[in-house]
Amino acid sequence: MSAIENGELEVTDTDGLIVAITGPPGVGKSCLVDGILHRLTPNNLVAVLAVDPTSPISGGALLGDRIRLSVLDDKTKADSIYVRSIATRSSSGSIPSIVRGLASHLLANNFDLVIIETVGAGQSEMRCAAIANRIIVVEGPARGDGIQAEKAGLLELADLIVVNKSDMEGAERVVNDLTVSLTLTDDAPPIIRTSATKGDGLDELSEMILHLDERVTSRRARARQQLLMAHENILILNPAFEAILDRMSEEGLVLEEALRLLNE
Ligand SMILES: Nc1nc2c(ncn2[C@@H]2O[C@H](COP(=O)(O)OP(=O)(O)OP(=O)(O)O)[C@@H](O)[C@H]2O)c(=O)[nH]1
Ligand SMILES: [Mg+2]
Repeated sequence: MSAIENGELEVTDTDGLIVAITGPPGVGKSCLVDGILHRLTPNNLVAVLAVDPTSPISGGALLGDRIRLSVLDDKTKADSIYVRSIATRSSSGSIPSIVRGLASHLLANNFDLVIIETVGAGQSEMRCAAIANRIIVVEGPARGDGIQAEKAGLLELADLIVVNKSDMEGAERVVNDLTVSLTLTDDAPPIIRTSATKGDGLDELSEMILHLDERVTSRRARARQQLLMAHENILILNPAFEAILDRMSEEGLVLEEALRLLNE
């Protein structure tokens, strides 16, 4: 375990660029990250933190497999890239703090950009995204059940929406649906189309990442997630937490009393 994971490393707020790339499983996030790395390195030092190895698409494949990036085969680029997988299965409560610690540490050590790839499905993953100061939500052609990101509550977090797999049927329909769902939003995020496998739109996306404006709506949504996370951490780090859980499960301690004990 590293110093960061042991909580020994002091975490400071940094001004550096932390971009979360989030969206439903299998939508093409890793392929997009690969395409971005091809374009932004070696001129920029870029770190990728991949959170959540348990996506249904990969069936929880080994960590190494999930973030196989073709860009790492290019020796002229590999030296300016740092890649790290972070499992969410264990101790999910502490994952966002680990990611935050790592990201700040990397930015303090000359990295220009930290990309957090996360599936926008669970609460822990949402909170990892909220650590970022810019959030890119990736959508793909609907599988007959509407806009996934909308259902997952991700749209309010987005500073940019990428509709990937634009080479596939149905992508344009998703762009239209997204445009409609955002019509009532004052500061709606821009929407761009990409095909990570064909390379379409990747130049534009890579350029946008470095100069992305922060939306007011997104800043507030992130602040909300960050507050919730900080609050939850206070609870989890309370030395009495485990003992109180024991008493709730074994002695029938009621919730109100448990809360009172935790606040003592
Ligand atoms: N046709 C098409 N296929 C794509 C595109 N981008 C990615 N794919 C394919 O979609 C599959 C999933 O791509 P990934 O990049 O692993 O998706 P992901 O969002 O990172 O998946 P998880 O991390 O498991 O959530 C792969 O088989 C890719 O080849 C695209 O633009 N067009
Ligand atoms: Mg992936």
